[in-house]
Amino acid sequence: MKQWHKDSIVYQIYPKSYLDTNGDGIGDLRGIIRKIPYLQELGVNAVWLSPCYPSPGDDNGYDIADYRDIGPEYGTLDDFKELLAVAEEHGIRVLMDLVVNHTSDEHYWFQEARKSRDNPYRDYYIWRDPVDGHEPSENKAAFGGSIWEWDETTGQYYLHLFSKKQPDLNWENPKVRQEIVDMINYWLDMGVAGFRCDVINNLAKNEDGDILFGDRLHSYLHQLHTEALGPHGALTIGETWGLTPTQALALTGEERGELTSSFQFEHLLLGRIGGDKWMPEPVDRTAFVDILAKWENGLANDSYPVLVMESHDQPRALSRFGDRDKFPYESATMLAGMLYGMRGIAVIYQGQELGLHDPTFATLDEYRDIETFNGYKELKATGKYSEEEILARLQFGSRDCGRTPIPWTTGKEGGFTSGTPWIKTQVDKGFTAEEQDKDPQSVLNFYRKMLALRKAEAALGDGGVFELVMNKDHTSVYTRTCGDEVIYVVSRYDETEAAFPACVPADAKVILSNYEDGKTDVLRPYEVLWLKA
Ligand code: TEU
Ligand code: CA
Repeated sequence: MKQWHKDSIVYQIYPKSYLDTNGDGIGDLRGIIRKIPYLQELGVNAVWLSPCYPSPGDDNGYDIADYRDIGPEYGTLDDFKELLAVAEEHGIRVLMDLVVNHTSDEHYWFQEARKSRDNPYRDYYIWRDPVDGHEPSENKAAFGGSIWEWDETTGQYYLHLFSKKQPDLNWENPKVRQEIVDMINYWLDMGVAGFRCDVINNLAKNEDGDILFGDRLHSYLHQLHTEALGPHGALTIGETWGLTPTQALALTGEERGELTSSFQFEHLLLGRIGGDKWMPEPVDRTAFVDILAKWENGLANDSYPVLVMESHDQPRALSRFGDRDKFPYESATMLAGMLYGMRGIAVIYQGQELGLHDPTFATLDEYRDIETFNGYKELKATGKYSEEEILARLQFGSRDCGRTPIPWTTGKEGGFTSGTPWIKTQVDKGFTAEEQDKDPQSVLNFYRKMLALRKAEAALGDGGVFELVMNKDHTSVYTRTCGDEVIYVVSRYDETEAAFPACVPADAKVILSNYEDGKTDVLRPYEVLWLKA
């Protein structure tokens, strides 16, 4: 892995909700260009753009109709090339979203494939005959219904793990693999620095549409690495739900020649009964820290963890894992200081640096997300929940909680648009970039200090060995050691005070704290400190 990969602090942008500069209510590339100086001041050195390719928007851009262009609602390829240039001037690399498990059904390839069984593009996708007059298997799609959609014209089913407008590509087909290799090279030759790789461990399937984590997946990824990613030294961050550390190593170990890193999301399943996003339960805060430590240790030598707590698929961390009502600033900064003191590639989702909480959705029609609408249908179909209870569960788990526009100012629509936003904006006092920029005790300024230290301190770089020292009764301490430098990260993941942990040397110097007066003899509610011994 290249050094710049390891030093990356990646800021995820959901372009549709970042900044609209032409009044159509949709964020655009020119809006991102305008915010590059803000990102440089925050201290990030890479951005990951969620898809801004041409798309019908069935899954808000994760249904791509043309892999080699920019969607007109976001701007033009020239705008994108200007974004690359401006970002580079500010020391920021640009990663794109590689969504190659599936395309949109409006992609030229699928439009051709569905014309006839002998069309040259037919085997770009996965088609099956009915079995006893039914779908070939019982598997369910992520956004509802079967993974098999009937195509009347050709009398076969096609596979889609997500929506029926997102047909899965057939990675068995060498022509598909070559198309994707060529597309990756097209973007990397343009100056893109790498990719976040959407559901990248889904590429290989069996006859029933079950996802296979095995030799075929590894060979597909090895081909992408050998023929495109490796020669460009591209950074790849795989989106890989449900992996163990051992499986993650099999994808990202230095010697594998596949991906350079991959997300682990295990801690993001906490607070959900059986991981079901519509079924809340209290968050096991001890487990939260233990899981993060497990992955730090699991990838300690041969690979590199990815540190994440929010994305466009998640509600806001403050609402899920923090104390939004009583200690919003303290708990948002404690979660940040606890996570980003660890070893790995730091990924920050837009708005996380402002300590945003979930927006309030009063009615179903305020939502936009296909997964949420499907959740409504599934909860309703159980017959177990009132309308009010269903809306409360959507409010808890909807991906739209992380997709509302960034509140830049206290003005109309939070300064996001001069028009009508595509989804509601939520602007709460104290939760805008404008107010926080000037407030030394804001979440934004905590992130700025934290990221500057993360870059400055050798013990917080890839040479800094991680060790969990204690994690008991909601107080945790871990160290990062590099040579004779030791940094202690002390976190109080609770609304009550506790004794200051004795394992921290009395003469250790506070280099970061979310309380103004630094170290005292007790740990205060949601206090986080970085101390250098
Ligand atoms: O997400 C993969 C995925 O499975 C998510 O839907 C996740 O399981 C769920 O949102 C967790 O609550 C990727 C993209 O990040 C997501 O936005 C897309 O909808 C999906 O793939 C299909 O491309
Ligand atoms: Ca716009």
